[in-house]
Amino acid sequence: MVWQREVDLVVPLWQGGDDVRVAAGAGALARLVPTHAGRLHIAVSEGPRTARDGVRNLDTLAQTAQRMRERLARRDPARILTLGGDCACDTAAAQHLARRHPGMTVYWIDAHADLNAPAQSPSGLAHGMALRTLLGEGHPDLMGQAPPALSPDQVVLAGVRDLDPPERAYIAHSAVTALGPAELAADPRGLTAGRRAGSPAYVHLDMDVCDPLEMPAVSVPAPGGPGVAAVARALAAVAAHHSVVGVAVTEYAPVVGHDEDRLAALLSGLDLVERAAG
Ligand SMILES: [Mn+2]
Repeated sequence: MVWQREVDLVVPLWQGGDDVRVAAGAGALARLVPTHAGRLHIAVSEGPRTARDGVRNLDTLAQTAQRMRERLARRDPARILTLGGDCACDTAAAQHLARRHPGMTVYWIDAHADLNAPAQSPSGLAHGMALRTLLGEGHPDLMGQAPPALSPDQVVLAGVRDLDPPERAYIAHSAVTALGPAELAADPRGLTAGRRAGSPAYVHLDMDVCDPLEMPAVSVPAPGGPGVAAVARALAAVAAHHSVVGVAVTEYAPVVGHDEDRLAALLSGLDLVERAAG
């Protein structure tokens, strides 16, 4: 039985990481993941490749997020799958669901924390600001009008290992939970510690959480990650503990040679594809 949701968003956004290779990830995932829901393909225009207020490609990113917000407001889905695209591709979906399911836990399963504020970001890349944006401290043009519906105590980072100094400081001084690769691999059920069984959860899966030796097809590989099987077990533990209301799969760069069976194993952790028999 695959995970049931009300809408799939296919979002070939690449401007958040300024890496056009992840645009093809959206279509590749859409071919791989069967759907019973409506599937919306979100157009991403080219736009000017300029930086504003320290954010690269800000105008295109803001326009895309706004387009998604309008479509989600019309449908008001309670469960959403987003197939990306980079880590900035699911901002609108996560915001929508955070309002629809107050108190939902957000599992940010990623080698990176994506917690940079625009003024501190070393790269100016919005995909490294995505989680901070959800917490209400992103660029105003990316956050939309409504107040943030997410607070740090709702956030669990898992597999995180490649942090910028301001992100380390943020984690140290906020209520976000951060679990490294070893913790993720050793105790998948530890991810959900303290979270109420059956409560709503959102899973942001950046494929770069996996060790690049096993899953090299990502935009920003980070050595020292857990294996694909360990990540799949962690995802399954989250899915078993919670009522999953949203999933995003991000940063997949299919052009890089990789083992598709490993990708399928990863996706089966969230019941996006059927688990292999045996
Ligand atoms: Mn990421």
